[in-house]
Amino acid sequence: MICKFVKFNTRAIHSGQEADKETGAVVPPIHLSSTFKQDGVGNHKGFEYSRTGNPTRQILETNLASLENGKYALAFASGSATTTTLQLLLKKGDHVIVGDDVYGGTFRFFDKVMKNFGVTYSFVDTTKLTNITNAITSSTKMVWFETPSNPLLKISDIQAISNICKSNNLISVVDNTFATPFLQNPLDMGIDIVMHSTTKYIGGHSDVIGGALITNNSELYERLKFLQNAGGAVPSPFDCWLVLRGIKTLGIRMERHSSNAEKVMRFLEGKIDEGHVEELYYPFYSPHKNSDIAKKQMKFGGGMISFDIVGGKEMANEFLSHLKYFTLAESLGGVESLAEYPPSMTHGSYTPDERLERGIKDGLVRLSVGIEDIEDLLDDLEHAFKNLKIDIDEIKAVKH
Ligand code: P1T
Repeated sequence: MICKFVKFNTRAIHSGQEADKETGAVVPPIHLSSTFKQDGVGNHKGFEYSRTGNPTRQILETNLASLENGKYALAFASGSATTTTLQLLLKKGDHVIVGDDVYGGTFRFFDKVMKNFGVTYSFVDTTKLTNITNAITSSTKMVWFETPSNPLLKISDIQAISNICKSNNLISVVDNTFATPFLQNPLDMGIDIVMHSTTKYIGGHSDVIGGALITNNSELYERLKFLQNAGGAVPSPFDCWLVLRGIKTLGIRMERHSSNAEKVMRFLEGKIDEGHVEELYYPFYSPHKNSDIAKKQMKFGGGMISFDIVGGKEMANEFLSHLKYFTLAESLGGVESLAEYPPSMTHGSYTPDERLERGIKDGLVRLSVGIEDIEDLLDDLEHAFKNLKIDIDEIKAVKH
């Protein structure tokens, strides 16, 4: 076990990953076996059946726990499978407070599935603490939020929300997918459970779907480990290996994603002055709400940036069609830059009214800034703005 005082990149490369004892292989093998021989009933080497536990998954779980400064981690078949398993902690009649800006699939699962089982949800803007305290009822069991959030990069104060949860005996969950453990460690701020879609930055190469949760709480861990086995949404050994392979470069990738995104932020700020962009959403952008808190709890601003293009849906779709290196696709966090249209893609499960209530406007574009050379990315964006056929002056004239 590598201690938490060893630095991040060293832990990313070494935690859980000693050379194979039998062969000396520096990269741990992929254990594909679904079952394990017992030398007499119950007499085994720590593994019985791969849904319950698998050596390759165990290496990944040890590694993830170490990166989040946690004692325990569990890996899942997707970020959404992690979400599902966490909701199995609840029972009929329980109430959950959820950030109003979360991945559309998370909202869909709470709103369209869990509600049928008698769990109720209040979606509140967690950037304002009184919204949370006002929403607490005698049935509230859990507070769940993303920071930075998807797609508006809203920043919530992790330490303050963790304090509220502790004094009200609520389970606190942070979806740390956008920040990654390199930029922010919610467990260090007292959060009970951190969850990730490892499909994103942790995997880092857009070639695997996975999820994880990390906790310091042994009781929660035991319950969640039981649910992981009982529910069965576990990742394949090969997928665990792919995630582990991606993790080794997580730190250097996040530095580069962040520095590229900061340059894209400056570029888009210029587009506000030119009249092409209405609003810019980036954790370290000073006019962004709670950017001071972002700078306090995050190492860098991360690779995600969203903006409202002037001209709404039509302009957003035209802009996206002109991009070359920013590929129009759902997902984020891979080495390659992606662009998407949240209103009908990642957040299409909200009704138009639900979207507008949450501040997701018709001109919203979300970028996952990759680690390509920044000059090429900025050229790509500039080219897309220059080629817009819809005349911005005409739009302004219509508005007036
Ligand atoms: O796709 P999956 O691995 O199941 O992860 C779900 C999930 C959970 N949490 C956050 C913050 C996410 O962004 C996601 C998935 N998001 C996308 C696919 C997306 O493009 O935003």
